[in-house]
Amino acid sequence: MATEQTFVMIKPDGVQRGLAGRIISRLEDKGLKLIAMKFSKVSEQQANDHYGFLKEKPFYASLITFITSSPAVKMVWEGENAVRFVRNLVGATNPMDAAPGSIRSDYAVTAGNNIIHASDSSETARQEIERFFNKEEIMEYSLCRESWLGV
Ligand code: DAT
Ligand code: MG
Repeated sequence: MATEQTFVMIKPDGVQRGLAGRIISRLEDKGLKLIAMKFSKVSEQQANDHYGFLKEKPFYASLITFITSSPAVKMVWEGENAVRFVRNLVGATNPMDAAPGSIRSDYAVTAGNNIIHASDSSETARQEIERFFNKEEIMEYSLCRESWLGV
C-alpha cells in the first residue's frame, strides 16, 4: 500500500445540481482524508491545461465552455492507494458504462456532464494538484480515525 494524494473536482454540473455535499460524504465515508479544498471557477488557462490532451476531439470546445461556466469544488484527498480508490468510486467516463453504485452511475447520464473529475494516476495527480493549488493550501494534520482504518 502507498499513501497517495489525488485531485478531485466536483464539476459545475455537480454543484448546480446540489450534489457537492453527497459526493464529499462518499469520499469521507471511504476513509479518505481531505487535505485541500477551494470553490472557484476554472479559468480558461486552467481548462486548456487540464484538458489539452483532448484538443482534437469534437467535444473539446463544449468541454472548455462547460468546465469554465460556473464554480467548481476543487479538492485534494489523501489515503492509501487514493488514486485508484477514488477512480473506482467515481466510475467510468461514460455514466452508461460506470459500475452500479459509483458516483457517475448514480447521478450522471452523459459523458459531457459527468459531475466529477478525479486524477487517473499519481503522476497526473501531482500535475493537477500543482495546477489548482499553492503549496501552502495543502494541509498537514492528523485525523483521529486514521488508526482505525487498518492501513
Ligand atoms: P475521465 O474524466 O473519466 O478521466 P477523460 O480524461 O478521458 O475521462 O476525459 C475528460 C473529460 O472529457 C470527461 O470527464 C468528459 C469529457 N469527455 C470525454 N469523452 C467524452 C465524450 N465522448 N463526449 C463528451 N465528453 C467527453
Ligand atoms: Mg481523465
